[in-house]
Formats: sequence, structure tokens, C-alpha cells
Amino acid sequence: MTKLIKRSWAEPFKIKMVEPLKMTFRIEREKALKEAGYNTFLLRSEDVYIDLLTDSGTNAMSDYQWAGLMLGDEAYAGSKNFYYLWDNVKKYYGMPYFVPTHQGRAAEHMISKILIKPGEYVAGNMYFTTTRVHQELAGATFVDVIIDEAHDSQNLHPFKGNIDIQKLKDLFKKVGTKKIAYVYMAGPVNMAGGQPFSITNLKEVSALCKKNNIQLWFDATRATENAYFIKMREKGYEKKTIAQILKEICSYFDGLWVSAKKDLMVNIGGILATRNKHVFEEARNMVVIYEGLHTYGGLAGRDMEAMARGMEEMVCFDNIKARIGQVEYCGKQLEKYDIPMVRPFGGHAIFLDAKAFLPHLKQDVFPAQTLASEIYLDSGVRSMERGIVSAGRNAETGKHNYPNLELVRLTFPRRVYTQAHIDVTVESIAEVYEHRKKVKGLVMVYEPKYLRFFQARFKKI
Ligand code: PM9
Repeated sequence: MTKLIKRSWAEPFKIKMVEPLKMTFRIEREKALKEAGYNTFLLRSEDVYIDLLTDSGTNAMSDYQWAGLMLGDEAYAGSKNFYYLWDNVKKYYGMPYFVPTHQGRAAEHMISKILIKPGEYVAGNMYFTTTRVHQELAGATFVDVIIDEAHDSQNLHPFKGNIDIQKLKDLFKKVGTKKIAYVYMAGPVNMAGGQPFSITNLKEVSALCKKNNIQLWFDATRATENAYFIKMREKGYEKKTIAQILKEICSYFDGLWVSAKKDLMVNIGGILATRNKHVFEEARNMVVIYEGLHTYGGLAGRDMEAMARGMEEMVCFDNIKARIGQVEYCGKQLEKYDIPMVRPFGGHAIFLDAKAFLPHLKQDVFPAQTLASEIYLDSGVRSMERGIVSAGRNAETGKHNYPNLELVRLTFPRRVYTQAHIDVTVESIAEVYEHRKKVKGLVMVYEPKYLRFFQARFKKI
């Protein structure tokens, strides 16, 4: 009888081309960080060693995608790459109508303008920065109806991205269903730590929206990760493919937007797709004002080719298993040093719990912003704040929003870094953790009006 041997996971690809990384001395990093106003978004990428700022547009394309770039049809109108992409939108997301955009927030901008009338409400499973700003600029108030477990970094609920049905019903009752512009679900939920929703919950939300004649929209930016978690955690889905689960998820929504810079493993691109002909016609008309003709939406033909090919790769089980396997590996290594993190581990990132990491710092001195700075200073590893700075100010009172979750995100670009890079990252975080008591907070010295986390500047206390 053959003896079963336990095997580690490994990437289902090998490296064909490399990009050198620059290592720096601490004294250089101190200077760079000061110049960047202690905001990791303002660092020059040349001064970064391992870049875990985001998985957005930072992915390594495959040889199949790179080969596709040479097939770009750069005609102004009706390029063949657009029609190939449209076919794949139908095939993988099951939506008949589609408008390309240059990235996700362009689709968010258009959908907000189309569906929202000033004074209305949008309900969703936690806010996302760019999504909420477009909803607010269109005149809506965003209401978070995610389950309470999502706001607790240590709660082990397998589907922390679920909507609390009672909260949604209460909102409908309080403001009246006519005042709800639309309900939306993101999956997995970025700001909650990359946490998925279940199909069971989605079916309930969809039924409630249908009953009340309210549209349900999907932020499908990392939908294949949500599909993977459903396959792993939800009864009845174990044997289904990622493509089948993705198609089923999409079937409950009226439409969706995608930042193609994530799941589709490209460096630029976005999608607005729907089964609603009226919304499609509005979007197709609007895209020519803000993006470009409806057959290119601010993209080159070659970009659309890479997106269409990336879509075929994004549903590959081995790819997604390796991606989430890498995130999990990082989490398990950090566990060895008792580093406080959001549980369960997310799909695209490990989220450090900055409140627990630096318990001596009040939220007003920006613990997560501070922690991201300290990690960069220690090793040149770049991460991102996802706490009070990202949460911005309350649109009515002008005061800081104080989110329960004060997090630092270590985000993994797809197919870019190796296990050894993760080991270095973990060693650096463990080092910062050892000296955590000496860490002091920051003060904000410049605050832009919108999406302040991108450009705010800080000084050390
Ligand atoms: N997400 C991220 O790093 C990039 C910009 S915000 C720091 O996580 C969701 C769920 C996203 C997202 C971008 C967008 C906007 C929409 N929904 O960046 O405009 O995670 O393509 O997409 C970022 P674009």
C-alpha cells in the first residue's frame, strides 16, 4: 500500500522574469519616511524593499497575459479585445451588459450617479473608502448593516462579511424602502479584514431586496476569493468549481462593479456589468463623458485583452489556493510570535490589530498609521493603515469616525513574492513587537478633504 505523504502547498507557476529589489539602511528609511510625512502612500517605491501596500494593480501577469498585449487592437471604436472581454464577462459573471472603465472607482462613480438621488440611503456590508465617497458625493448616506461579529477582530465567525438581516429590515422600516437607492455587498469585505459572505446570507438579502423592489449590487473586486471561502466553508459547495460558485453568486445580483486590478491580475482596468438594460444604457452613455468610448472606457485594447485572459486564470482553483495559502502562511508564522491579528485570516491580506499591538496609544494618535511607519523603518516593508485615518470624518458632524477596527494591512500582490519574503516580513514585525512599548504616536499636520489616507501628512509626537 502506498503511504500518504503530507505535502506543503506551492505556487502553480515558476518565475520567468525578475525585477531587482533595493535594500536600504535604516538611516535612509528614516529620511524617506520623514519626507513622506509618515504616510506609506507617499513613499517612493524605490525606497521600499517588500511592497505589501496593496494587491491593486501590483500583480504579476502570466506569459499568456503578456502575449495577449501584443494582440491589442487599438482602434478607437469596436476593438476585438473589447468583444472578447465582453464575452468573458458574460461567461464568468453571467451579466449580459457591460461597460469597461479605467479602474474600479470609475465604475463606482457612474453607478452612484445613476442609482442615487440626493437624500437617499445606501446599505452595505461595511464601507469601502472609494465606494463610500462616490455614494456621498452623489448625495446618499451610507449605512453599515454588516453583522456585529465583523467589527470584532477576534471573532471566528466563518462569514464575517454577512449582512445582518434584522439591521437591513430596521433600516427599510426607519427610512422607508422608497428612500433606499440600492443595497450592496462586497465579497470579501476589505475593511473587515478580507472576510467573505455566505451564499445562504446572500440568498436572504436578495429575497428581501426583491420583495421590496430594491436593487442589489455586488462589489465583485475579489469575488473569486469569496467563492474560494464558500467552497471551503459552506455546506453543499465543496465539490463545485470556483467558476460555478462565482456564477451562482452573481446570479443573485442586479449588477456588479469590479476593480480588475485585483482578481483579474492586471495592472489597470475596471468593469461595470449588469442585467438591467436601463442602467446599462445610462452607463454606456455616461462612460463617454468620464472615461472614453463605451468600447474602451479609458483603457487600451491591449489592457482589455490582458483583462479577458486574466479572467480565465482567476477562476483556476490552484491559483487561488496558492494565493490564499500564502496569506495563511504569513498568518501562521506571525502566530508563533503572538502578534495580534484579525481572525480568521483574510483572502488578500493579513490585518494586524494595531489597538492590541500598541495598547498604550489612543486612537487619536493613529496607532495603525504609527505601526505601518514603524514596520517600514525596521525593514523597508511597506504596509497600509486601515483604521481611523481611512475611516475619515462623519459627513454631517465633521468629527473623526472612530472605527472599532484599527488595522495595518499586509497585502499580498498576486504571484509576486516568495515564501522567503514573507519570512523577512514576519521577522521584522516580530522585532517591532518586541520594542512596541517604546513606540509613540503621530499627529496629523495636513488633511485633504477626500480620501485623506492617500495624502495626509503626519509628524512624530
Ligand atoms: N482597493 C486596495 O488597496 C486600492 C485603492 S484603496 C487603498 O484595497 C474594493 C473592494 C477595493 C477597491 C480598491 C475598489 C476601487 C473598489 N472596491 O482602486 O479604483 O478594494 O480600481 O478600485 C484598493 P480601484
